[in-house]
Amino acid sequence: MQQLHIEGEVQQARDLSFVELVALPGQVADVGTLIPGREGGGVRLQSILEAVGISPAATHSTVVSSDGKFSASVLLDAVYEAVVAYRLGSGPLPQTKGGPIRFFLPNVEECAIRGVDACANVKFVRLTRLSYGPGKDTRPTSATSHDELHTQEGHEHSKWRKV
Ligand SMILES: Nc1nc2c(c(=O)[nH]1)N[C@H]1C(S)=C(S)[C@@H](COP(=O)(O)O)O[C@H]1N2
Ligand SMILES: [Mo]
Repeated sequence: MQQLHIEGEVQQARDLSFVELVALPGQVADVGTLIPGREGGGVRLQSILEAVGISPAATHSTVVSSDGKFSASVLLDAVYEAVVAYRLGSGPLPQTKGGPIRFFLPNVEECAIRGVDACANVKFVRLTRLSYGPGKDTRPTSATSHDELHTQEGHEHSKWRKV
């Protein structure tokens, strides 16, 4: 089963299994209470980071998808409120919902260029890497590439923010 790998500027890199995620403090029984319209249960990223110990040098969190093709890197300060969704009922979060592991940032901006936006809600997550300075970020940087990404995914998505 997919594990969540945490590495980089942490005291100790770790792989967290479903069972280990369940055992952490900071559980969110229903992510819909924080992020309207979303389903599943999860755990606060902050609990995960506390479990591995953040090194003082860390400034950014980079979340990378299982296929390595999609990643978003945002300021650590901005992701403390993030939720890592990993379950639906008593089972894993299905792939159709971005599972088995997916990120959610509460109160995000519409899709825009970098920053804390809906595009940073990485699906099919493999790992989180803490770093000093920004890490790799593959989020689209134009309305056109954003449209292309969502066409590949096979579903429409929210408007690109008018800037
Ligand atoms: N692994 C992965 N995560 C991803 C993406 C992607 O292409 N691959 N697209 C991102 C973008 S641009 C958006 S807007 C949101 C869309 O999430 P949704 O499909 O749940 O609405 O997922 C983000 N997470
Ligand atoms: Mo997006």
